[in-house]
Amino acid sequence: MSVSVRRAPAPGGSVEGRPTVLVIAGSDSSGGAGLARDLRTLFDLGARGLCAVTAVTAQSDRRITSVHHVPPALVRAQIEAAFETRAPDAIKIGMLGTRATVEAVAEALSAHATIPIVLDPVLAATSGGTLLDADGREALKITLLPRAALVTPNAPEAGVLLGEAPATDERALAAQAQRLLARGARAVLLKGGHAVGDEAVDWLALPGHAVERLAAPRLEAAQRGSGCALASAIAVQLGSGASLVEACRRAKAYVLKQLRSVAAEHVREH
Ligand code: PXL
Repeated sequence: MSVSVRRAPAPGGSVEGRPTVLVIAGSDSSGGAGLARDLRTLFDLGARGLCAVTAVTAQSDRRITSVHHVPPALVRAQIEAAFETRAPDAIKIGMLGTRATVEAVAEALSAHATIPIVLDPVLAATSGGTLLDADGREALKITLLPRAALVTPNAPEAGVLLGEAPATDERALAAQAQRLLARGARAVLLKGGHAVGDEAVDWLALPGHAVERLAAPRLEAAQRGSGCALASAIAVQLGSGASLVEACRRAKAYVLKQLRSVAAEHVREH
C-alpha cells in the first residue's frame, strides 16, 4: 500500500501540494512519543509542520518523573503565531494536560472551523502517569470531541470517554466506537492495539455507515508513540485531501512500516 502524500490543489496555506499540519502536543523527553514523534511523522510524509507545545514532560520508558504545563495563554499565542506563519491544512491534537489548556485550544481554534482536526485523546502514558486531569477530560468531551473530524482513542481511552470498562474483544470495540459517535464525535478510529490476538484491529465509525474493520498484523516491537504517529499521519493525509477512510488506511500502513523497521533493528541488535 502506498503511504505517499497525494498531491492536491493547494488548500489553505499549502505550497506546491505539500500539506501543512499544525501539531498541538506535549514533549516527551524519551523521544518516543509526543511532539518529537509527531514532527518526525510529518517529516517522513513530506508535510510542513507548525507546532504549539502544551506541556514538557520528563519521562523514561518506565515512568513520568515531572510535568510542566505551559501556561494556557502561551499555548494560545503559539497557535495564533502558527496561523500567522501559514494556515494549516489539518491539525493534530495530542496531550493537553489540564482543563485550562483544553479550553484555550478550543477557543484559539474556534475561528478556524473548516480545518480538519485529528484529536488523539491522550489521557495517560503507557507507563500509567496522568496526561490529562479529570476536569480536562470533561472539558475535552464538551469542547474538542464534537469539533474534531476524527477522534482516535485506544481501548482504555474509549472506556474513560464513555465512562465504561475498556473493551477487550472486537465486537465490544466496534460497539464502543459507535457509542462514541452517539456521544457527539463526528468520526471515531478506535484502536485495538491494546487487545490480544494476532492482528491489531482498529474500528472506524462514521455516521450513517457500518463500522469499518482496519486490520494489520500485530507486531510486538516498541509500541510507544505509535498512537501519536498514527494521528499525525492521518492529519497529513486529511490535509492533502484524502477521505477519512483512505487517510486511516494510509496512516496505518505508515505506522506498520515504522514498527517493522524497529522490529528489524531489534533482531540486528540481539
Ligand atoms: O503516547 C501518548 C503520549 C502523548 N504525548 C506525550 C506522551 C505520551 C505518552 O507517554 O508522553 C507527551
